Amino acid sequence: MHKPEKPVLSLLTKGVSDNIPLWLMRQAGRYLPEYQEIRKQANGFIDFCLTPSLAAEATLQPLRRFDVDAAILFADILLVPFALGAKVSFLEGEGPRLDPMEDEKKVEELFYTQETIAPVFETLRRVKPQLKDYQTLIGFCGGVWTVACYMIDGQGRQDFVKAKEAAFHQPAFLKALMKKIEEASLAYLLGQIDAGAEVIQIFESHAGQLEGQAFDDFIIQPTQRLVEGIRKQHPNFPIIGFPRGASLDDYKKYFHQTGISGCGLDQNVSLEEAKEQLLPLGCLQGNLDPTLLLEGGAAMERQAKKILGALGSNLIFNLGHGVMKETNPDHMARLVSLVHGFQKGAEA
Ligand code: 1CP
Repeated sequence: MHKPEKPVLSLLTKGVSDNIPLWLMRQAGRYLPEYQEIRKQANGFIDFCLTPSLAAEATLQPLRRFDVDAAILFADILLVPFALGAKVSFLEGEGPRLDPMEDEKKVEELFYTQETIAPVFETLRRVKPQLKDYQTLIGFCGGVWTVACYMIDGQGRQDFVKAKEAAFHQPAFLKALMKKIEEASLAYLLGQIDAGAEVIQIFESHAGQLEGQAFDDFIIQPTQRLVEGIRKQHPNFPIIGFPRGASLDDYKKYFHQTGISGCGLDQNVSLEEAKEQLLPLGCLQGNLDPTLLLEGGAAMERQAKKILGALGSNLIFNLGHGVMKETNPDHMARLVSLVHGFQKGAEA
């Protein structure tokens, strides 16, 4: 099958591609037995992310199994707080734990050292030459608000109550913290680009926690500044923003106002609304429900075809959130061949 140079890159920069490309969020990780094997070789998850030989191997593992169109750096959004000097740990089966930030005094103590996370750049340099000519190398960071959520609440939560309270009652504290995260994230992303990342994705996984003015202040504005900061040094650099859980109106504002090149959609965005209201703004990425990938079979295939039929004119096929750790890799293989076999213009 003929493939253009790099379809992911091509869609984001030129808006054209012969094929509908795909990659999957969290395509590396715990659902792969070979990941579980190398994970044991590290002294904890941070050490794993900061050991280029292991992180490069984890990045490449899904590419050996599946013909995806992009590699995403194996790292984590919480490396930025770690490089700022926050205590970060990952408890087996329980997710991340951080010392919660409480006030501006704690914020003043944060100091970003790029050397702390420089091994990530080495991972990118090792991965790049191993990619096929049509595969794009994606770097990433967390959205500034999302990283602040973990730093204030100290762990993953349904509602991030403390971070939201800060947004409404301690805006000076939240802004000071976010400024540090934003500056660190920009330096980190520029480092990733220098090391070979061809596209950047900003994971604003907890965008759905805010709306109205708070969405503008704490999500749109910092993202806009990150995008500008990157483009000041790398004009037109392709950036995917993913404001997971945002309302349709906020998705529209986010896509329109931040300057991103493509917008990631979660599975709750309806295809009709995405087609009518977001596709005119540019390239979309998404949005198969990871639960359907878990389930596999006819339900998965039906929905994947619907997505391809509705958005295929300017789509990077992906999930609406990350691959779940219980997912059977055979379901991924089936999905990849379905997407690659889909002809543009076909009926859903
Ligand atoms: O035990 C282990 O092996 C750790 C599990 C794990 C993995 C495999 C974590 C801990 N992070 C990762 C890798 C990771 N994280 C990648 C790798 C590249 C790929 O996509 O293949 C990426 C892009 C992330 C990004 C990330 N980390 C996000 C944004 C995307 C999302 O899922 O919303 C978030 C919110 C995190 C925080 C985090 N790190 C790890 C976990 C379990 C979590 C989520 C915690 C929570 O539920 O709030």
